[in-house]
Amino acid sequence: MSQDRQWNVLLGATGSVASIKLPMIVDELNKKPGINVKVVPTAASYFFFKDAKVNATIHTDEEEWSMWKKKTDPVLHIELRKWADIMVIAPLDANTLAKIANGICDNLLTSILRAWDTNRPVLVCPAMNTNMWVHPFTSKHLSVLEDTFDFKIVAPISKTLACGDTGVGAMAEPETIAARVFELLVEEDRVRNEDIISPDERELA
Ligand code: PCO
Repeated sequence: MSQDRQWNVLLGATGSVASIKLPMIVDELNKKPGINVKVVPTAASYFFFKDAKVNATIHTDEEEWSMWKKKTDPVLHIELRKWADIMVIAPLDANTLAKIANGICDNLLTSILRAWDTNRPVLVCPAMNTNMWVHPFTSKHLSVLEDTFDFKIVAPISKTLACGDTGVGAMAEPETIAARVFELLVEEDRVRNEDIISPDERELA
């Protein structure tokens, strides 16, 4: 792998209280070589970290509207979709999970995903109350993402949640998420290089 290899990571975040950890996920990603991060929070997610220092550019729904004045202007969800090598949604709450499993696109984040190049990887990191996690809708929606779109999932972990309940539903740790993102990007490059090298060349390599 070239030392100069750069990857663009679009980090979406949705309205789980685990959004308080968004700045830490950005910092963990920034520690990896060659990773550039942009953040796309939903309005509900941004509420949880709007006063925190985030070491990445943040793109909000408002910007999607304010940057568009006339027909030939760039459209933010399309520009970001072109920019990204991978989309990561951490945390993914029950609401956005249900929306994306059904193709709904009513904000910047879900519009990017609806316009997604399905050859590029998507990693989702669910976070929600345990009762929501074990609800049948969750596995139904996650299997749509996994089986139909080959999205990768970092499963939630068990700990004391924001409401005081203890159980599965907490977002995986920022280090775990960043490690999985890096692993997926490297793996993606390996598979693409295999596609480029012909079987004859591969025998010689
Ligand atoms: C609501 N939802 C949650 C979200 C998942 N929780 C977590 C962790 C945090 C503390 O480490 C809140 C980040 O517990 O990811 O709690 C429950 S009622």
